[in-house]
Amino acid sequence: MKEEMKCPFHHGENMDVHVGSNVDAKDPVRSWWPDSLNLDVLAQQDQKINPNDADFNYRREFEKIDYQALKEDIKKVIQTPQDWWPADWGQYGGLMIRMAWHSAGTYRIFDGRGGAGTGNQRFAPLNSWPDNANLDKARRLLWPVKKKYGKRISWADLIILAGNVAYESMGFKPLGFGGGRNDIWNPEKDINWGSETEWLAPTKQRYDNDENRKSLENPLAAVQMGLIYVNPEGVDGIPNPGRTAQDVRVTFQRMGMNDEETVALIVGGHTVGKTHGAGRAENLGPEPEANTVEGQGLGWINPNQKANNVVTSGLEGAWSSQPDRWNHSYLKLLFKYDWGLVKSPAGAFQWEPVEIEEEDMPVDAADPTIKRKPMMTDADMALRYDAKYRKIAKHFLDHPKELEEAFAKAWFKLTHRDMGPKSRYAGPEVPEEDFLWQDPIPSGDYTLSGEDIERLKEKLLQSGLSSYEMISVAWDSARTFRQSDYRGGANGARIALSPQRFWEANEPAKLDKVLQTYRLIQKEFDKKVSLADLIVLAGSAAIEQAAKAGGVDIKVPFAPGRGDATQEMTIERSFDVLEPKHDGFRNYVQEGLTNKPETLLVDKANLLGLSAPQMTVLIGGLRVLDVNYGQSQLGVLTEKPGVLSQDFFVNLTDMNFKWIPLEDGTYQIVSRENNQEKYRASRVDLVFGSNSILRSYCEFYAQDDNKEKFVKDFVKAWVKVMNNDRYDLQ
Ligand code: HEB
Repeated sequence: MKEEMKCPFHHGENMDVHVGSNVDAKDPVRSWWPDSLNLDVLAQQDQKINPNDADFNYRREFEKIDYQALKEDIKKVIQTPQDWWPADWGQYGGLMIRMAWHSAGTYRIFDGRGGAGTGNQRFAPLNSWPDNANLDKARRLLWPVKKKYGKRISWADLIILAGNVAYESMGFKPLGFGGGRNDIWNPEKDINWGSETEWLAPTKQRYDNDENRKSLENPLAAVQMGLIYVNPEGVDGIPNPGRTAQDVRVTFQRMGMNDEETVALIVGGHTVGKTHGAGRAENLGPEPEANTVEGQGLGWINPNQKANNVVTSGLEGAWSSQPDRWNHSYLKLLFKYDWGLVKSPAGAFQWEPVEIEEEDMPVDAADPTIKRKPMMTDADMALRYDAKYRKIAKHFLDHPKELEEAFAKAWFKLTHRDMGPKSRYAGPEVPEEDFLWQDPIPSGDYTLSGEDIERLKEKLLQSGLSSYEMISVAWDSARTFRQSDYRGGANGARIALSPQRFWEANEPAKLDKVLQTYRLIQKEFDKKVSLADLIVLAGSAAIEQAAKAGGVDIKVPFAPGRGDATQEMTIERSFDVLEPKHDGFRNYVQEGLTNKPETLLVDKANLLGLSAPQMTVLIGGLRVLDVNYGQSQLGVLTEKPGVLSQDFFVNLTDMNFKWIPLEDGTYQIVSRENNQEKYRASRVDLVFGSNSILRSYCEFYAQDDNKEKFVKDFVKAWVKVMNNDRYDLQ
């Protein structure tokens, strides 16, 4: 061959070419500097990853759906066996209920994260958790329905509704259904599922002291990585119903459930369906996220798939005598027989009646001519062994109607717990009844004219309260909001109720004084106005004044219409989890927290639904407004405290200063010229100059051409926080 005819890019015989790409690389920055502050949680669920148009409103779409037709279609799916996945007793009811329960059961009350609200079961890690085995099949069975109804039904809603329809198809009537769960399009980054790197790693890694099961690390609500709650075979796989009861109690409490609700849920759940462990677990293929491309997102493929060979949990059998319909035999069997420990065909520990009458035996899921022994998991046995559970379970055994009522309520709570107040529910099946766990707030059924608002602002500004008092109370009333489960926020004025009015972070003495003044203004005003509105309005009025003092005339948008909750509408203990143990926005950290305060700030900003620039502009503004906890001067980097200026950013980025750590964990900002102390600051303050990303935002807001932009953005972010819980405006 002539030289010039050769390919100039010849790389040898097999022509393997590697095209350089960073797509598969580990995070190119974090893998080098794992300790730098991670801001990723503030940039998740960006519009860029969402295929819907920016003005897409799921709730409005859902309200247009032909709801009855949708339910009929779901029912058809449940009752139509497919060749590619075995249907127990000719239907998929149990599978759908387990899918719904696992979607809701990840909720934990500590930080409000997890739960059914986002459709996150479609994504890793949840799609591949060992405990979620074969729920990929349940979602795939539903795909034709999702495809048909499209944007009018989210996956998140469909998953829960399928659980409800399954119960209906089996003869149990759930309490109702509230739609409105908006799908995410990427896995959440903000949910801490645990730090283990191994599935089902020993439980002790999650406990301070693993003998004390209450010492399970917060916010976690499952005992092992990859489980929704507890290990069905027993603590660390060792059967012992008494010990398992402790785990059931802790995990269900963290889901927001008391003992009665817990018993009702387990009984109602395991009345239908079965466990699957008839084959060998080690023959199963990899979980969905680890599977090959031809697996097409399905996992746990059984090479020898037959109706009687399904392996899911590895336990095998049904709990009740008629597992294909609602019935009352679960508790009957649990208490009627003696149960002995056995192993399933797949090798899992489970309990089986030592002797059983034929009439109590369920038929085989595939062959109605065969009768099978029922089974119990270690967690089911816990209902018999634990004294408190036993008492409740026995009562339900004797009062089946009460069980049905308790189960209907607990199932509704389980599946709606993370949706926030009832005003966020949509659709024709929303129950009339209000529940205290919804944190009800009476609607602010009144209006104020622009002129009324101006008159009120005058009164507030002339009330003798300082801007510190007005701004800090407004902020504190709103900062309890969490976008994880839509609890908290300024609406309802629960800051004036127990327990919030006693929280250390709320500076109770100051709070009392401020609220007294507002109540007086409220009484004297010639129109109706809620306390919740006054609290927010006072903060806005003080900010307008502070902006004006800095030379910027701006109106802080205000939307009246908040209502005031009463003490009777407030379950005090359930609000304990909303107590701010830290609030970087007011430079507040309670003693004894082991996380870095700047990490806690980012977590809080995430729960408030803020982006990194919004967090930055709020910190800069709040510092110069001089509204730290206890009016500490940390980070108040200005000569004119109380004036809304760019000074925080200007001084933090000014090379005329240097920063010196002090013994007490704070920092001194001194002039390089004469070593004179200029300011003091916290780690939270300094991270805005040290972290390269936050510094870029600091520089932006320090720029000479951004004086007004800073004020505008601050006001926008402030109003966002004040209105976070105004579902009536969205
Ligand atoms: Fe249940 C199933 C465990 C709770 C509902 N669970 C089941 C199983 C197991 C269990 C192991 C099996 C799976 C397979 O397939 O294999 N759970 C359990 C535990 C607990 C529970 C441990 C805790 C204690 N569940 C529950 C609840 C509910 C339920 C709460 C609801 C409400 N589950 C259920 C169902 C089922 C189950 C429905 C069936 C499924 C089918 O059928 O597929």
